[in-house]
Amino acid sequence: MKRVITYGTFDLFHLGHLRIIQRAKALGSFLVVAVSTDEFNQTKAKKCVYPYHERAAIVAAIRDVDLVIPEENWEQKVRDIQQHKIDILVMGDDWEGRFDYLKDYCKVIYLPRTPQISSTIIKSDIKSNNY
Ligand code: C2G
Repeated sequence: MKRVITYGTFDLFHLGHLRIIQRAKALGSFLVVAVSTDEFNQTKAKKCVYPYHERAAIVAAIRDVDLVIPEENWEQKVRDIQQHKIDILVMGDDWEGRFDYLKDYCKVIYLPRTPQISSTIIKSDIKSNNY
């Protein structure tokens, strides 16, 4: 059966994160999730509420996730695909096209993002006391 990988920050874990993980796992039998480290997020100009080890622990606890690895840089994907014998890379379609260069190494599939949810929306809703 197929081995799948997906990458992300997964801060303030929400339904959009869960749905991409579930859909990625449905494409195979083994799912690797690479969680962005705090240092890598700085290069993505992403400020996280939860540090890497907490974000990784939450992802690792999800039934569909078989292995969590750190995502430390943009360049590691080819190595990850080879090292983990990956058949399919899955990302949300906000990344459409960005990983097509990996099509020489595995199938690359972009799935529709879950609408109306993101860590950014959660933060702004809390800030504006919508709760
Ligand atoms: N996602 C989604 N629907 C949402 C929000 C996120 O499907 N409403 C998907 C994103 O498309 C991505 C994954 O969930 O595939 C993780 O999203 P983020 O945690 O925002 O990850 P990002 O910062 O995009 O990091 O090398 C790739 C990067 O590490 C991706």
